[in-house]
Amino acid sequence: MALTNNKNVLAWVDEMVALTKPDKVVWIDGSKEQLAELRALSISIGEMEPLNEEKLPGCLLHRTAINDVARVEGRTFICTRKKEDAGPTNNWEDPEVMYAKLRKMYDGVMKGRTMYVIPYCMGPIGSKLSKVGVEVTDSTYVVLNMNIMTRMGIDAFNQLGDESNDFVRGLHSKADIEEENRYICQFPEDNAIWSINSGYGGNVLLGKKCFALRIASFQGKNEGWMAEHMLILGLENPQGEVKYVCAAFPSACGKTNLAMLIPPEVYREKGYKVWTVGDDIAWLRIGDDGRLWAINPENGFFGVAPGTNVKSNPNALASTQRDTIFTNVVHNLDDNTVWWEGLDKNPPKHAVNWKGEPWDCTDGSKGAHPNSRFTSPAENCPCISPEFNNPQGVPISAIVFGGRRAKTAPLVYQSRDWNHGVFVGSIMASETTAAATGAVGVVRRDPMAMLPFCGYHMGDYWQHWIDMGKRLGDKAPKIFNVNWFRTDDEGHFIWPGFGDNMRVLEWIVNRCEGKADAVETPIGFEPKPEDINIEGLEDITVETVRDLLSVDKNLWKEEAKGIHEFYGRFGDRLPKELSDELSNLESKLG
Ligand code: OXD
Ligand code: MN
Repeated sequence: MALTNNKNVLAWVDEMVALTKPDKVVWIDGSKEQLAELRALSISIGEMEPLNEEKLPGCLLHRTAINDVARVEGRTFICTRKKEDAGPTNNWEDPEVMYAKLRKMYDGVMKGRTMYVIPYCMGPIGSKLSKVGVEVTDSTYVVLNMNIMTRMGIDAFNQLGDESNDFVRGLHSKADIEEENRYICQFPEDNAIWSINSGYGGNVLLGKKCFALRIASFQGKNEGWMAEHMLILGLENPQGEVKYVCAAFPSACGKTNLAMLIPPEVYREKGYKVWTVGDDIAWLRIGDDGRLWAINPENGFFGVAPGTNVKSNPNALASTQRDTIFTNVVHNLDDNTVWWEGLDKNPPKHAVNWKGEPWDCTDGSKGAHPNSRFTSPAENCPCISPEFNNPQGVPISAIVFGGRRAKTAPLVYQSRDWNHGVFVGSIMASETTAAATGAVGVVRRDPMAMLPFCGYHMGDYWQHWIDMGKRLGDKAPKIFNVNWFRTDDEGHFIWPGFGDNMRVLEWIVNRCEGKADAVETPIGFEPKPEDINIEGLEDITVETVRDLLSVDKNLWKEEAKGIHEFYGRFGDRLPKELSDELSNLESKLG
């Protein structure tokens, strides 16, 4: 039975039913009873395996098809009426052409299957910053994951109301999981997402990357807010004051670890603490007080399992100990639990790998897929912020960008002002492989970590950042850049990273409060080496910090050339403010 009187929703669901022709339609209300039935069904059809109820209560294991283990950027499209509106960093197709092509593929695709209609809310229920989506899907894996990642069920329809047409329409079908017919299509001008032939997280949990970043970034530009690929954390000082920071990093830079950071002992003893508001996505709006406020639109974590362990991220690991869905990890048959590379040094002897094959841990093959995942409720996280469900969100003091650079970027620097900060975000980059010799790897530019997620022209996106800065004026958060990955001449990381990144966060927050000094360099403001607290660190001296902060003008001159080349792709949609920042950098480098 339909769970809403909203005619826009009803008409759209009717249209999707007529297209895909399911045998049955089930509206997801989010009740415990319905979820229990769906779990049982998902287990009975072999989509999920139940795990050890004592050791991992409420947890399930899922394996995707072998050809379907990650997001597929090459098959992800932004379908805007005008090609130039998608910009040079997105795949584009004309919406009419794409709809026509996909309609053929969706026609009758759910015959013999059930369609689940999932209402969900991105952001806290009752928040003005939240937005509603409806996803129809033929996958119980999707329903059970959406239940963790979003506020799913009847509350979402209540949030939408009976009249509103402001909901994102998501159509998903596993179809036959054919790689060559896999499409992840965003239609930002129609508030629509069509995904077919995949059963993997990022391609099918449409509330996440497809809505909360690609569609939402486009909405944000039109409605005057921002959807960003950023963690949100709160840093509490011994006086109990909490300052909030957003941070964007390309993948493989330790974003989830930073979001759930545990401060070093010397800080913990004094009473410092880090609270997690979000680990992946931030929606940012200007509040009535003129400051920038953030919510995490998600309700759970879709984290990478390999490498997660009691040392690297005890909070993430703790989050996975109940009501979690594991995808493509090792199944330990001895006690019906899970394992992945980097969990501990005791791989199970009697086990099944991510492909579902018997796995011998001594044969050198990986048991878990490198992109295997856990889907865990945020409320499981021991350091989840008390503000996590606050409909107002949290006020942001600092925005941090980062990347993986062996030599160029210093440990930390602050932009001179907002526009310079937008420049710093726009030139974000990571080196693909940090060669053991310390040689500089191949630079991949990933502006604001949004390269695969910006739902419109990247030049217009930068302009939107600049416009937001004008509106924020002197209430704008301060913008910083960090690099935890500088290496010595042998290619070893110099900075210890992990919990010790707190030492850098402290300087950042102190700068926002006007409590720390800085020195000016050609690329921005840097700490005085003695202002980074190294108390309790064994191998780091003030001299090491001085080295970590050094700015090599020749490397930056090379960098400026790379930026010119990159900026060239954006033609006349590159904001003049950014080309001016580049000229300014070049003149400061001499
Ligand atoms: C993610 C990603 O899965 O950014 O969060 O790829
Ligand atoms: Mn991400």
